[in-house]
Formats: sequence, C-alpha cells, structure tokens
Amino acid sequence: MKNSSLRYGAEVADALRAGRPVVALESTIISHGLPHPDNIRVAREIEDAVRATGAVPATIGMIGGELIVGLDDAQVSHLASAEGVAKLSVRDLAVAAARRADGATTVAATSAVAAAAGIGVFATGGLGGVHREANVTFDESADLTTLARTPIVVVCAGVKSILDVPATLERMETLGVTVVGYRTRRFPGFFITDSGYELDWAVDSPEQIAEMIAAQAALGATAGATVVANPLPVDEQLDTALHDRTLADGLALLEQNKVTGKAVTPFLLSYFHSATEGASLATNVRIILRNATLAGQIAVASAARA
Ligand code: PSU
Ligand code: MN
Repeated sequence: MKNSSLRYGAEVADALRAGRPVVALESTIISHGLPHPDNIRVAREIEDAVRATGAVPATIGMIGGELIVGLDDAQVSHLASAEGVAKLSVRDLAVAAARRADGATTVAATSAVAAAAGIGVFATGGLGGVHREANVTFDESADLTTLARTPIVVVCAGVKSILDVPATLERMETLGVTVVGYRTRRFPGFFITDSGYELDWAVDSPEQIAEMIAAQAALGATAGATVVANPLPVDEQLDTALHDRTLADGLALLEQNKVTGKAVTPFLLSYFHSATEGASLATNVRIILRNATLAGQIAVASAARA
C-alpha cells in the first residue's frame, strides 16, 4: 500500500511527522459491531481513552473512496449512523475506492492501512478468527492472514467465543502471528477473562512491549503482527452462565437463518447485545476502552525509546 494514497487528519499528520505516539483504531467495531446510537458515544470514548495516555488516536475508515487515517468527529458519526456503510477487509479496499464508497475498516484493513501510515500500535476489541465448523465452511477471517504479513502490535481481548478459539490459536501459530498475554499466560475469551487456553508468553508492562517492538525491528526477518491479549479482570467479565446460554442460542439462530460470509460476525454480536439486554454491550465497551488505554501506554513507551 502506498502511503501517498492515504489522507491524514491534521492532528495525526502532525504527530506522525514529529514522532509523537499514535494509536490506530478501527471503524468496523463502530459501524457493524456496536448498536446505534451507543456506537457514536463509544467511538468518542475510545479516542478519549487514547488521549488520556498522551497518545493521539487515529480512527481509520473510508469516506467517498478515500482512506482516512484520523477521521474527524463528523466522519466517525457518519460511519456510525449512515445506512449502507460497507464492511471493508483488505480485498475490498480497491473496489470500494473505485466505487467512491463509504466504508468501515476491519482489523485486517485497519492494520494494513496503519502499517502503511507508519503507525505501530492498534487497539480493538476482539480479532476475527476461525469460525466454528470452518472445516466445512472454510470461514476464517482475513484478519489472520493479513496480520501474518503486517508489522503492527494489536491490543485486543482475544477472540469471541462465537469463534473456534483453539483453531484460531493454531492458525496464528502457523501464520507466524506472535501472541502474548498481558500479565497472564491464559488466552482471554473476550467477554470471559479466560478462554481456557494457554499462551507461551506473558508480558508485564508497556515498556516490555515497547522493548519487544524494538527487538522485532532489529530481527528484521519477521514482518508479522504481535497480538497483545489483554483480559478483562474476573470481576468484570460477563456472567458465564448468561454467556454460555446466549452463545448456544445465537449459534442455533445463525444456522436457522442461514447467515453466512461477512454477515456472520455482525449477526452474532447484535444477537448478544439484544439477548443480554445490554450486559454484553457494557462489557464490550469496557474491553475496548481498556485496550485503548493499554495501546496508548505502549505507543507512549515506544516513542520514548526512539
Ligand atoms: N470481533 C469482535 N467484534 C467485532 C469484530 C470482530 O468481537 O466488531 C469485527 C472486526 O472489525 C473484525 C471483523 O476485524 O469483525 C472480522 O470480520 P470477519 O469475521 O468477517 O472477517
Ligand atoms: Mn468470515
């Protein structure tokens, strides 16, 4: 991706030029992952959480066919509210540009754009991954293959249990995506603190992650992403019985309604939010804000080394 094909918000352009810390943020969680109108408020809160650490937020998305690094408030509100905002993974970017589309970027597309812009840290909620029954449907998010070739640190709370968690971990291993737990060696399960799966590595501080970024750059050979998995504290996780019930019902509805392709993730997320009467939404928001804070701290620590 050519850096010259991107447009920058003024504040982000200044920060990048001056070597100040910047955190990339995705827009698909806003347009397709959270219900309207809460999504507008949450989008602002995410940016505020990044700012509180001293870093500059760069929410990424497409407006009228242009990829923007650092959407302004009106542009974010537009992507949060308008009908027909496309969900853009990497393969959609060129056609959406040619069609002058408005679109929200997924983890895959946001990572690719952020890396091209020279941003090293990205905060989101949960990654896409391998769907249950992917052995039949082949439904594996392009987030994984993109992260395999994109040098960026992605702070997330693991993947949602709507996915096949162990298969997702295996694929990240195969693809060369580094996964480290933040102060834990248990892989988080998004709404749930512990997915039940073990990680090889834990990191203890933003400074240690900044050191890891520098070490990776020095190694040169590795061009893949590092996933920093940041679990919710146990006392903040979604009630596990409610979680398990909702998941089972959501998966059954998916089957009954024959939902496939890129509609699968938004369908299940929206089912969770309505079936838990907002409990999963509140948890989801907490997760994103915590990740935005940690990503900001990592960007600040990383800029301090440079
Ligand atoms: N997982 C979540 N919430 C989300 C998404 C994933 O818990 O909002 C969004 C992200 O933008 C992610 C995308 O990149 O869904 C993955 O979609 P798919 O499975 O179609 O690749
Ligand atoms: Mn898919």
